[in-house]
Amino acid sequence: MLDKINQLVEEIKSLAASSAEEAEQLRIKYLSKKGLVSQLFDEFKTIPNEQKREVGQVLNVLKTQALDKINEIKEGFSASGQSDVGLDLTLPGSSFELGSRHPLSIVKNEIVDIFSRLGFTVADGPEIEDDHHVFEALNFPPEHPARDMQDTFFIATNPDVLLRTHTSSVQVRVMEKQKPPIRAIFPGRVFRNEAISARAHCIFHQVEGLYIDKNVSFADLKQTLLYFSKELFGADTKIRLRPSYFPFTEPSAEMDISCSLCGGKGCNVCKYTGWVEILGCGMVDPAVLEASGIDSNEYTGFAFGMGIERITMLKYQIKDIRLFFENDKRFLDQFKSAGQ
Ligand code: 2NL
Repeated sequence: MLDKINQLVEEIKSLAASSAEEAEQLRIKYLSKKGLVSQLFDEFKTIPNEQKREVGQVLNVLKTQALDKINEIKEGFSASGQSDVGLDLTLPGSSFELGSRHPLSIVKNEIVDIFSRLGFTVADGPEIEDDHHVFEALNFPPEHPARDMQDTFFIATNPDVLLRTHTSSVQVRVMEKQKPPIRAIFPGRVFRNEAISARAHCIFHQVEGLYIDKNVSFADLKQTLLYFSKELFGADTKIRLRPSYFPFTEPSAEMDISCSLCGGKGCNVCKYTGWVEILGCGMVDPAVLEASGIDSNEYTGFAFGMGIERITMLKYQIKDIRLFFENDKRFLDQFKSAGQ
């Protein structure tokens, strides 16, 4: 019996397994109820009493060694085995998706680029404004409808705090601080109390421009806007100016471009006229220059303003202004290759 035990002790020392399943097979072979070690314990009952002391000791050592060895093999699989599952260091890394610029930012940046090539700088100012910078300094008479609650967001407890309805308020701030020549554009978010529809939103974006110096004329305005239109919509683009009215310019005009979709032949975008309106403009009213401390006998200037949504909708044939504000990835993903 001692020989059998010693043989098993040697056998167990060199046990090994290549998987958790093989380790379990070893446990069954040696330690289960009918396993080799258990069989020796059964045999132990039959040996003469005088041998029991010696054999019993060796048999217990065998059992402990078998338990330790098989547990050690099993632990090896549960520790290293699990963390290795599915880990292949040769696989390529998981890439993350790059975002894209919002279409309004793409078009705004394009407009900024075009005017910077003509020497215009960019200025920014507050979205929460006061009556002076939004209306008073821009020659809006006290009873002008834009000053009504229906059209402008005022703070109920203080009507001198309001959300700017155009970025002209920034131009007023620049004119108040800076001596001419002034040549700058003013992109930004503006707010009007409009019912939201496919064509209108209470939040939208504008770029306004201002050029004040000695001897600035309507011809300068027209040539600047022609260059801008050709750069943004293509070299074949034509412009036309129609008389209009704004409180802050005199004379004032609306500018149309030849329809960029049908080239002026007539389609449903230009409503079969061949022309699409894209901005308003004019010579800065002398009263506006004076209100900001600029001598209107010495200086003249032109100004213009355009809605970025309107231009983006025209350029990319977007039919509903609300798409710009919903952040639907299916819409935004379509501008991935459109520009910076
Ligand atoms: C439009 C028309 C316009 C201006 C904005 C302006 C600003 C100053 C003085 C004079 Cl400080 N004019 N801005 C002038 C003409 C038209 O915007 O349709 N915008 C969306």
